[in-house]
Amino acid sequence: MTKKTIADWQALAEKELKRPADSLVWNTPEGIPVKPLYTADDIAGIDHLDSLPGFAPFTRGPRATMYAGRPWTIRQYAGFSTAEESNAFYRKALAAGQQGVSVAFDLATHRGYDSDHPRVEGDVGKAGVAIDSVEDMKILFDGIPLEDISVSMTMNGAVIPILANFIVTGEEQGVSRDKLSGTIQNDILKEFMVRNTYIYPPEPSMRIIADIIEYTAKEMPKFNSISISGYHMQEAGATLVQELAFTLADGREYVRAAIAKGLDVDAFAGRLSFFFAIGMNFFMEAAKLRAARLLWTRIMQEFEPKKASSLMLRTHCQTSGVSLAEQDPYNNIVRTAFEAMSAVLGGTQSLHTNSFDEAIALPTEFSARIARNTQLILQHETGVTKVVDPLAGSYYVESLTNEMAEKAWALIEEIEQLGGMTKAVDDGLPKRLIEEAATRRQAAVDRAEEVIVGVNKYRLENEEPIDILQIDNTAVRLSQIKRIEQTRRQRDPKRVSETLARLTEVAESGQGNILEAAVEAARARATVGEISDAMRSVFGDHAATPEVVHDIYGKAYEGDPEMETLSTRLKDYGKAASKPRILIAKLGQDGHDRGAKVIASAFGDIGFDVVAGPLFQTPDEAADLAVANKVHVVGLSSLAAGHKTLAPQLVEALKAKAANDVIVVVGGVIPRQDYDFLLEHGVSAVFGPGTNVMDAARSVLDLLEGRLRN
Ligand code: SCD
Repeated sequence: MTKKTIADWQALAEKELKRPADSLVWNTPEGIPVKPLYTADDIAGIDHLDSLPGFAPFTRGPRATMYAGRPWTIRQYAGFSTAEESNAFYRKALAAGQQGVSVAFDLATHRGYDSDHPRVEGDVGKAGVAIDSVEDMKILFDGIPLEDISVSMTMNGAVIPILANFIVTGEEQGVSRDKLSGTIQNDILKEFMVRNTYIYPPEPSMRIIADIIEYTAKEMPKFNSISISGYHMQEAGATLVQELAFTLADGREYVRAAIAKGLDVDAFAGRLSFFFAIGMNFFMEAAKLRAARLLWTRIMQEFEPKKASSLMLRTHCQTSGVSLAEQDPYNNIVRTAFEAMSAVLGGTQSLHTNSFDEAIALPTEFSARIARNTQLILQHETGVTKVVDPLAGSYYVESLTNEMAEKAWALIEEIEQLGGMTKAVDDGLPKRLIEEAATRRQAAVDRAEEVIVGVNKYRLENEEPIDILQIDNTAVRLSQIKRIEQTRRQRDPKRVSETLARLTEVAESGQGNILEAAVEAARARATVGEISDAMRSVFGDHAATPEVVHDIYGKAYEGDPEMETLSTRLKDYGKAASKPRILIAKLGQDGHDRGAKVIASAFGDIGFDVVAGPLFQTPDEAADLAVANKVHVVGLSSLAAGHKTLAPQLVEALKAKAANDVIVVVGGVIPRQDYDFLLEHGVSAVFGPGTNVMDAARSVLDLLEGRLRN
């Protein structure tokens, strides 16, 4: 047989297709042209191909034996309203095969407020567990041996009081801090970019991180000081190249901050860890993890460490929340299983698999079991653990690994040109690029160029609502307040004020370690809010100005008759009344603003006058802003389950300011079970997950036109 060439293949392919083979090239959002065929030519000259697992640059995995020696940790992220309920959940999950604990805190805790603070009325116990002091944390870990089980805590804003509480909880369980194992997220740069649970401005926030790295390096050798996270970037709409580049650039910045504090690189680098999202682009996600390890080694070599472990990227992964759909929700089980497999083929150290109802609410026991079992089945039934890095040598995956690395490196260099990540974040470049990518993607989904089964294609005619977990936010708040009051009664007030004063002094003087001072305050039973305020008094609060990208959504719909009809209707409305003006509002501590940003951007392009409200408003503040800007509509975007408390309060606040004619609509993660409640409480329309933005704009315009007629 004569050896066939690529030209032979192309001729045959075109005969089959009856069109050029190039027409099969898939241009991904990363700007990577994926070809229908890869061959040995595509991997010729790639450097990393002959590396071995366990050795730099670790492309094939950080451990020599990987899962053949020890499988990844099944670490499900969870937190349910109270410490008692969360504790019961962790214990059951551990008994059923989960291997590590991962705590989700409520948003009040994230932002350093105690449960009795008036600004957090709608947030306490929603989206995670409320922790106000060591007393709560002791309940959270009751019966969970902290010397054996590693604990991850997703905390960034209020990282100091939470880590201090954890250390004291260990102490009081009889486990000294040098024996505590686990991870604290402690990654503030991505909070400024996408997740928004920051408290203080960037500079003191970076000091806090350096202090934590210093403290853990000296006192807690088994504890990972940071989880440098790209996950939330992908959730906010970043492409995989952006996620990879910005995360590694963040990591480099943290290393610099720790070194600037006088630490030796080898004293802390081995305990830096990472966290990535794994979405539906199966091979590209696996390639991303391989490229991440390769590039991290390259970055760390600049700091000339002596230990091999200082060059090693270890990571947790979570399947993508944003890839899940509310419609036909059992499809999410399938999506999650593929994503989990991709994370494993990419060589993750630890994994969270989402529950199928996670697009709508916190998981139920039923959905959580399926999510956990997805990993147990992968570990025990599929054989994927038996061989290290089984994708190695694949023409496609190796070529993708190389291409991801090159593209991400170019972006990392761009960040360097700007003066590093803190500067770039300040300048707003990463945030803007991510928001542009998010808006572009929304347009692609709305136009069904990107297919989501059950959402924009193969949609069910009738959807049966599934059972979801409902949380009685008021009951949780009241029980938390009771415990705070009890803690305050039982503690020594003098010791509390002295330790808090010392903490403020350490924050102010720049001398001493902030975490060390906070541990003293936590021992004295100072609360999360008090410890946060002791630093707030020196550092102040960070406030971001909302900015909205333009001409991305509109461009995708250029010349589209649907868009033209809508624009004409808007113009006609403008002539009859005034140009429709909408305030996009975010209330409470819910910082998830991808939806709000995309809506603000798309509505602007469609022809609305858009006022983008700031984050963290109270209903009263949002109503004031609505009145001051003379808006016709307030669109409340809610992703953290506070809508049943906050939307009615917004309606009442508008009434109290004689703005009854302002239409209130609510969009975001709203379970169908809550629609009637909202409509009965003055909301005019509800737009749940998966809503097509053009449809939402049309409905808002219908409501406005209806008002005009009446
Ligand atoms: C591992 N080990 C091996 C081995 N593999 N030993 C021998 N042979 C092998 N093949 C050893 C390791 O060296 C280590 O010991 C121990 O086993 C544990 O392995 P590990 O790989 O370190 O795993 P783990 O302890 O699970 O740590 C994984 C990370 C850690 C390093 C990634 O940082 C982590 O657990 N991260 C989780 C973060 C998380 O859950 N975040 C949730 C975020 P030594 O330690 O002694 O070396 C959720 C979130 O933000 C959601 C969204 C939102 O809220 O907005």
